[in-house]
Amino acid sequence: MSATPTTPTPAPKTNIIGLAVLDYRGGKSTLCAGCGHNAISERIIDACYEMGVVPENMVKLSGIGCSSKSPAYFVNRSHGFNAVHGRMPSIASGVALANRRLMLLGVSGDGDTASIGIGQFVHLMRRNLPVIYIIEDNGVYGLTKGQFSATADIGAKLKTGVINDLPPIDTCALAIQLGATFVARSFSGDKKQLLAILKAAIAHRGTAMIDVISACVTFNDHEGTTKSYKYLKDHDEPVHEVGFVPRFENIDVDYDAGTTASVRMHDGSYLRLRKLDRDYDATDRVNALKVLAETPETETLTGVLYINPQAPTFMDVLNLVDESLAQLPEAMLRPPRQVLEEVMEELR
Ligand SMILES: Cc1ncc(C[n+]2csc(CCOP(=O)(O)OP(=O)(O)O)c2C)c(N)n1
Ligand code: SF4
Ligand SMILES: [Mg+2]
Repeated sequence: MSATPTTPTPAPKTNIIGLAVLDYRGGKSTLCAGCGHNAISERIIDACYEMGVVPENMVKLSGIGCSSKSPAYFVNRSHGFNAVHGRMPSIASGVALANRRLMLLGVSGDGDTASIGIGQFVHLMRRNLPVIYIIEDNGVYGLTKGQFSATADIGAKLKTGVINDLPPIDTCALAIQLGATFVARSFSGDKKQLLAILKAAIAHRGTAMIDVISACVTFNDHEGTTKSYKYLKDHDEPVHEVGFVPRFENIDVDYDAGTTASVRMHDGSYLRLRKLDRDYDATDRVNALKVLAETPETETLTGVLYINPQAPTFMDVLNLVDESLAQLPEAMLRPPRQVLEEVMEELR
């Protein structure tokens, strides 16, 4: 009897380092079905896969909140640290300084960043530490049942009918003003734009701050809120279409005169911005602040708002050695006894 021929299962598609997209998955999400944070985790998986990120070289950092739980739902094979509420920037700074070879990706919430964590956030933004800092911004404290956060728009309404009387903190304007070198805003439901921005953030050398408007379907997705899925779909105003060409792909950019601007990243890749109805230059810091300030409250401006790929990082400023501190032998980390004695002598 002859054996029935079987069709061989096709090998999974792999990326530049030979990994399949499955290698970038995380645990099963315990967030509410339809939560915008889940869509962001999906885009992080796609971006890490497409950019050939080595999972074991990546560190996921977060604070506390539904958003801060999401690192458990992507790239299982990487390192992770779930910090105290609003204190992720301190941990990120320690990790980056101890081992500069690691790629840091932080996920925070609008409460974690703009309410309890604002003090840590502002200092992170002024240091240009190499970290991707994502705010999953739903305008509420989702985990503690939907109180307003500091990014809730004035006049926004809770399910209970409570109206927000306080003006919001614009985390993008704040980050630009403080010196962050890559600042973008996107929407969890805009797959194409968010993926392109995340890929450019991975290529960026320095702090990449991305505020992603993400609807909380349980506590902030009704009439009267400005962060619902429907509201964002109707009021999303892209400053430009964002594309990203990694350095390992052929640079084949469509240069329609006057419509496309390409920003060369430090690693040779290109961030491609196709201008829509605004003549927007993402490298002009003052203009970025002006455009944000002039945007009507009814619109949410999305895209890469500001980028400076040339600025020195925190490591450059500190003149840190190329090797990671965590791997240096003790003899190289401690000043010799004689140097210590000289210092003591000076202090006598
Ligand atoms: C020091 C401290 N204060 C307060 C809390 C309670 N708490 C937990 S999560 C949270 C807010 C989370 O909101 P956000 O960062 O916007 O995340 P979301 O759940 O909306 O994704 C608060 C106030 C806490 N865990 N620790
Ligand atoms: S409560 Fe809101 S933020 Fe938290 S998981 Fe549910 S939908 Fe997401
Ligand atoms: Mg929130």
